[in-house]
Amino acid sequence: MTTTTKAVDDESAYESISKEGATPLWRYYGALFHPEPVSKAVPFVWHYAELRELLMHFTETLSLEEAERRVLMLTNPGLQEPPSTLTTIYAGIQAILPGETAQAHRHASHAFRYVIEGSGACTTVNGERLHMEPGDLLLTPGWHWHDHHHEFEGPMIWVDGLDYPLANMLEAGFFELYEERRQKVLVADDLSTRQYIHGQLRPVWEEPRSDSSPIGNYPWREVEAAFSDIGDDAEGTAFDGINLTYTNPFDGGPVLPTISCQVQRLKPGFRGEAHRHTTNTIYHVRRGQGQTIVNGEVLEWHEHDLFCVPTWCVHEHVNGSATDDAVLFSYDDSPVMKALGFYREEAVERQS
Ligand code: 1HN
Repeated sequence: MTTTTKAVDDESAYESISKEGATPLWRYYGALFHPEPVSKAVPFVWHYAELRELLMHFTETLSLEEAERRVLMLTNPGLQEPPSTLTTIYAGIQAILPGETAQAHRHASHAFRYVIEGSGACTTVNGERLHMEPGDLLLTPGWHWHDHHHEFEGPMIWVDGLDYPLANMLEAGFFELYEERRQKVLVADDLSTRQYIHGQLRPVWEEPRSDSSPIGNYPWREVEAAFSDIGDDAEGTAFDGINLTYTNPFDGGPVLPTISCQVQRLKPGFRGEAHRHTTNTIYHVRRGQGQTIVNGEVLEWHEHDLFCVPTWCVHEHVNGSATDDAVLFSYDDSPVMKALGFYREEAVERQS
């Protein structure tokens, strides 16, 4: 207690409260407790064709020695500084050329890569080289060493998904560079995928783990096979069509502690029901074109675009084609919301 003078009126009493390092709650109630969640982030679409051209420009002018990672961060207009895609999760697009190496490092943030185009690059994760093909989902769980290397032809481009906005908000961020540009290879290529991808047949010599999935790469061919086997014989959900979630083969849970990944097929002519949930979601259009209506705003998307739906926004998906499938890959922070008791969802009237 440093104040010696006694407050004589409200104004000086407020000043004294502030000097004492306190704040009167009655002046903040409305700011702290909203009737329902309101995100600083807004619904937004990032157009791949334009971004790809800009990224390609920097493949000519910026070396990976200079850049460390050649990435365009997808920045939400409501989250400019520091740049982020949504409040808890981030998306960027990264390009690497033949002969290049994105140097090995690790961070506390959980991350993944989702391959957009190209062939012949590898991401090495904790000593395991994982080959990358379009549509593949590669995991780099927190504190796993990872570097990217391209040995084939043409540019290789992928989506980086990370929870660094959340990790930084929690002030839980750690980062470390490996002592060499490329880490040592310790096991056979793609071993974790080959061991675990056949989910009903579990290798008994491996210790179960539940923090994150042991699978390094969820290959696109498995998704194709699943959609093909299901065919048109399932209704799917009214909101998301034939929606498949990527799981940890040990416990059926999300692939990362903070991020859940999905892939959904919207049949030709699909028009989804509207709903909302306390989940921040980023979508990548794997195939097709259509619209997602978010809080009344129409987001038009085409192949390889990315778009976001901030938490608690009403949204409904429409496949824009009567003859072709639309396929959306998406990821969200639902594991966090569920683990912390914040998860809610509700169906709402269609907006269109
Ligand atoms: C990161 O480590 C990578 O490893 C890509 O390729 C994007 C964005 C923010 C922070 C770390 C990578 C990233 C990142």
